[in-house]
Amino acid sequence: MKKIIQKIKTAKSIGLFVHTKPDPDAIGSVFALYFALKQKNKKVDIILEEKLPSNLQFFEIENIIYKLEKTKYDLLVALDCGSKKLLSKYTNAFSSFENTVAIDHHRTREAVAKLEFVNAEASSTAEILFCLLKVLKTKIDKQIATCLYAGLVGDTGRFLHDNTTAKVFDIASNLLKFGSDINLVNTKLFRSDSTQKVKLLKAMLNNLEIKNRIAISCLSLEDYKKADCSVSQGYESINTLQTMEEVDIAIVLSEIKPNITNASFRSKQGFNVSVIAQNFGGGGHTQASGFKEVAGNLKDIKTQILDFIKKHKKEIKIG
Ligand SMILES: [Mn+2]
Repeated sequence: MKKIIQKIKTAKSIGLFVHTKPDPDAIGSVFALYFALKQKNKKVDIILEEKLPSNLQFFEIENIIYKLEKTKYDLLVALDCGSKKLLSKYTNAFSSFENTVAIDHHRTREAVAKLEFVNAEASSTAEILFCLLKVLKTKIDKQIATCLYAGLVGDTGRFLHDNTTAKVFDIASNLLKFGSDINLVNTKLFRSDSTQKVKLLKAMLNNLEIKNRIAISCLSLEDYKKADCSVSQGYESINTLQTMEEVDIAIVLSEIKPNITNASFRSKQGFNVSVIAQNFGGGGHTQASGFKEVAGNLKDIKTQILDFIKKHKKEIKIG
């Protein structure tokens, strides 16, 4: 941590990066660090791959740019980024820069920067930054508190996931004292769904079948067309399916082209759905996984998955 503090203190001009398709932790963290460095009168740019969706624009920020001019900076910092390739179009430029720092909490990761501060015990990058900003003697103002709070809420799933520690609540409590706008965070993150997404959820529930503690719903090209929704916009709706008491595993299949199917899996604690995804060439986490572009129509893939589950009950059920 000391070396990183020194790097940040001595740099005059800093470029900030996050992983591709950033989540609330990545954006909350990068915004918080941006405001903190501005306080120290540094020149700071946030360098993004593409424009942010409005639900992640917690505040108006002047210096968001979409290309990297290496000569502008003394230091480049990557936040919440567990692998080089997640820097997407900036991977090569970042890797070849001599003065780079990564701040991250991912458990499985590869080195991204020359100097790394990784704490896999931390719930979120926002949690690490809260401690770092204290050492930097940053004044945690309303904006910084709000951004860090968004990161905390995002990566703990509103304090539901098992990374929700006493420290998380302690930091959240502190952020509230510093004026975190929790209403803004809640509205942006949880009350900003598009009508399309809700329409797709309607189709998902219409097509839902529940059997043997498995909830499965198939979405056709027609369903997506009617909802005016893309697969990437709609996939989070699967979380709704595992809120039911009588469901251990939730599955959503999406027809993305005729006879080409994507799948998302979610499970309750004690069930490993990554085994299923891996069997079809996909992957992911124990409780959230998926696969993409497998040849076969919805009906065939559904049968194959249910057969696989039947035959591999022991591997899927943990303990
Ligand atoms: Mn994170």
